[in-house]
Amino acid sequence: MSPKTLEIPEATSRKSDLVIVYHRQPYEEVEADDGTIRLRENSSPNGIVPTLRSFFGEVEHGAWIAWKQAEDAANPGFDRRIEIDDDFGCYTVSRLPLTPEQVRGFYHVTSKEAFWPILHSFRERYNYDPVDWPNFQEVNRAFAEAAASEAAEGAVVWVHDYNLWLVPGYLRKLRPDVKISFFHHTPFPSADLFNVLPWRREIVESLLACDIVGFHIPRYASNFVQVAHSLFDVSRTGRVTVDEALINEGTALTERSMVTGLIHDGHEVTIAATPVGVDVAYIDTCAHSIETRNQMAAIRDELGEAQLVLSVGRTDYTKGGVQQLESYERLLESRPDLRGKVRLMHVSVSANRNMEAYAEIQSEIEQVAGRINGRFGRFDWQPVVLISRAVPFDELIAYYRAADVAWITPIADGMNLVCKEFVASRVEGDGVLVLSEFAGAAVELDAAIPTNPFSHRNMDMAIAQALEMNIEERTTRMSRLRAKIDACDIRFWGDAQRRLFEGAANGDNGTPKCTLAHRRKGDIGAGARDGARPELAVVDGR
Ligand code: GDG
Repeated sequence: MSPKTLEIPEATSRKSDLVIVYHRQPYEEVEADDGTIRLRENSSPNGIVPTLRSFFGEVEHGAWIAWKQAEDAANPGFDRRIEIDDDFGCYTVSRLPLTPEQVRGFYHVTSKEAFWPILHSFRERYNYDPVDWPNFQEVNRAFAEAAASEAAEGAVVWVHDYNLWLVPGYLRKLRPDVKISFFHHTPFPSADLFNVLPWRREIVESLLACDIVGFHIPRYASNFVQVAHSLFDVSRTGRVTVDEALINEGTALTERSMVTGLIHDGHEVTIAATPVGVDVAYIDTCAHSIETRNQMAAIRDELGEAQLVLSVGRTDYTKGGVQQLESYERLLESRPDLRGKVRLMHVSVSANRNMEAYAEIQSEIEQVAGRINGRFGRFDWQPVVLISRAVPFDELIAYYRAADVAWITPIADGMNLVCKEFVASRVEGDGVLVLSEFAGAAVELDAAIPTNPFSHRNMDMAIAQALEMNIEERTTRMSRLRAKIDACDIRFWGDAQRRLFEGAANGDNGTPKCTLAHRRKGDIGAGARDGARPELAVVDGR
């Protein structure tokens, strides 16, 4: 797709009915040959950003608040507000100029070194010392001020993720009239862990200023309720039985009931659990394309008789890459018959190369992969193919289609979209998914082989079981998985959010009815997305 280029209008002073607050801008910026900066669609069309933008199709005018690095925040050298009119809708993008020190303090230190380990239950990695709390407050306040100035009377302001935890509290004081919804993309831990954070009361008080606090699954919502109860005098307004679509009997993250509302200081907050899905229609179109089929055929040709095990994720200690490679090493050690008959493609893409914790994991992954290849490899067979750069999405779909097994084994993961993308790509209905019990998706995907990354024996048995599964069981399981992800795709999630915004959920909002009977395709948050990818393009004057 070659992006078309449009004139960029002056940013309007029009107020917005929907304001999305997300730390990243909704597109990529590239420098053209003539030195101008052009905005273009994210080269990776997957992920949540296109879905969020699609909501702008449902309002007259929207706004998106993000940060953009500037050496001098007072004279950033770019337009603070720009106007976009694309296939999704009309919206202002408000870019907060943050200095490199502010970005480091707010994002790389406070969010990634202090919050991220606690959210994912890695207490030993939690680093309190370098946190500059006033910097975190200042950046969050700036996001809140920007949102306050874009929002129309009674607008919905939708804030995303833990690095913006303080935004609702500041915003509520500035704009008591707006409806504030906050969505967590990560897990939310129990009070024992969360309360390790010394800023816990300030964070939770801010979240209690929202109208809606959303999570992927009931367990995280319940943990939040427990944390709020431990820190404040809150009362609970409702409890529902979790829909069976979110119950995977006996697995680690399954929860049978959840509280759906809290009252704090006379203000009522709706608590919701709505698992994010993937764009099944889009993946289906990609998976059926001639290019994908050709790529898949070439991959299978290259593999010969060997089975392909595929693992995809960001390079992050939460994703369990090292533990997975060690399990593979044990498999090849204990099962000489598998040598030469299986290949692991381990895609581990680094998003934060300049952070020590991620550089360490990358280097450990490289060491274990190198050791496995050194110990077991032959001239005609390399047991592990390690890929550390991003694979283009259409190519990724070809690998999803070509693989025999997807091996997704995070130690902790809010949802995990990779496993859902794999299932959506399996248009022929074959293939095995091995999925960690500690990914939020595990409560939905009960036809996957569950695995426990804290147990060597369990990890080793699960991958062996997947490699040996007969065609009948594979197709039965895959058909159940596909029904699930199709019924609860990204449009379903969009619909659930919209119903929450409209306050129409009336008590059953905590448990989305993820069943085929409730499927309502195409009528929700889909904006311009029906099958085709919209083209964006705008030129930033500088
Ligand atoms: C956070 C939460 C939650 C990966 N490698 C390549 C590539 N990817 C894409 C995948 C997928 C996305 O990145 C990863 O999504 P995940 O959900 O697995 O994980 P996080 O990035 O950690 O996301 C997570 C999510 O938010 C949504 O709420 O599920 O738990 O941690 O879409 O396809 N894409 C391309 N090449 C790659 O090599 N093109």
